[in-house]
Amino acid sequence: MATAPAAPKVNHIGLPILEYRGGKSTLCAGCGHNAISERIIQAMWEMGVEPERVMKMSGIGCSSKSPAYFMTRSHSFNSVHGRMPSVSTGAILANHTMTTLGVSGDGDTASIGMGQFVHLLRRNLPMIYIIEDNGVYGLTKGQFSATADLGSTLKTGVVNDLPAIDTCALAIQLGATFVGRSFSGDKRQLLSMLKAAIAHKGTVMLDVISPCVTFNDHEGSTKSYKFMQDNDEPINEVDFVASFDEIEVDYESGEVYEVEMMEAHTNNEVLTGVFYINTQKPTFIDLLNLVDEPIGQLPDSVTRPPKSALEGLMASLQ
Ligand SMILES: Cc1ncc(C[n+]2csc(CCOP(=O)(O)OP(=O)(O)O)c2C)c(N)n1
Ligand code: SF4
Ligand SMILES: [Mg+2]
Repeated sequence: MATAPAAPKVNHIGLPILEYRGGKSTLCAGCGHNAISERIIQAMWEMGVEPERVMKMSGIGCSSKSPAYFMTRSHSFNSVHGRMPSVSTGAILANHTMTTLGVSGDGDTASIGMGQFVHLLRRNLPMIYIIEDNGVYGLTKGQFSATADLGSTLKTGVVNDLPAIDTCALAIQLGATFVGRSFSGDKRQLLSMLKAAIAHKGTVMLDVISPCVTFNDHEGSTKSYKFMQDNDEPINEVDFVASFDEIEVDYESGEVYEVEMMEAHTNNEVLTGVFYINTQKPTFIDLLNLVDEPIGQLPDSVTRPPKSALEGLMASLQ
């Protein structure tokens, strides 16, 4: 007698991981961005986030295309280049009860999008902002981005003579409340950081080094797989235990050591891990004292004052 196929494993809201997958990736095979999408799928599934309660936001770039490759059941908005922060701000104000996940690139964030990015950080808007950082503009054929390290080279041998912008240092200085750096090739660290990010209330800024195999994976690049394998210095063992999970870890809790970010930079080390967490700072939603119900779902009878109220106001101004 034939046995029935085993039922797929489900998460605590009863969904198999298949329900968190997206379309087939059109990115290059081996692109770090694909590995990040896989970890996002895993983290959202393990955390039992309802796909329909997620807003996926992005700008323009290979990285910004990647929300199409995970969580098809979620809401999605692919904005203009560098404009994801303002579109996200509007969407979150309309419905702050959703989980918001922004995926950007180093070009999308640290060049054209810088003006918007810094204001997102200082508002502590409740969202996860991931920079898939490959040091180049992958989609437009590999020009240096503003996160490319001083002295690193393009495939053609051109040397970068400008210092890099450190998006993590910037995020801490400007007020993001969960800041970290990871590597697309470090599955365990990235998964733990993403799960912790999903649970955080406030702006999470994760800079994830994500090698571009087509334009920036050569000798002389500081964002290549080889460079990261040789120079990645995890500063803490990151793990995240959701409230509904049994606690089971294979290392001592609270393992942390102090590091000088600038010193690591001069030593050519790439520090990864969680750099900063603040769970006390009010979010932008708290500051605005928004009503609990999503503004975008309030009826006109609540959001539009009656004609008599306007007439009363006009009369008071006469
Ligand atoms: C207003 C505007 N300017 C320039 C471009 C061209 N452009 C498209 S993607 C991109 C950079 C993408 O780099 P990044 O954000 O690092 O993403 P990656 O492709 O490396 O993942 C640029 C300059 C554009 N699409 N729109
Ligand atoms: S060009 Fe680079 S960033 Fe774009 S998909 Fe290919 S490997 Fe990824
Ligand atoms: Mg890039």
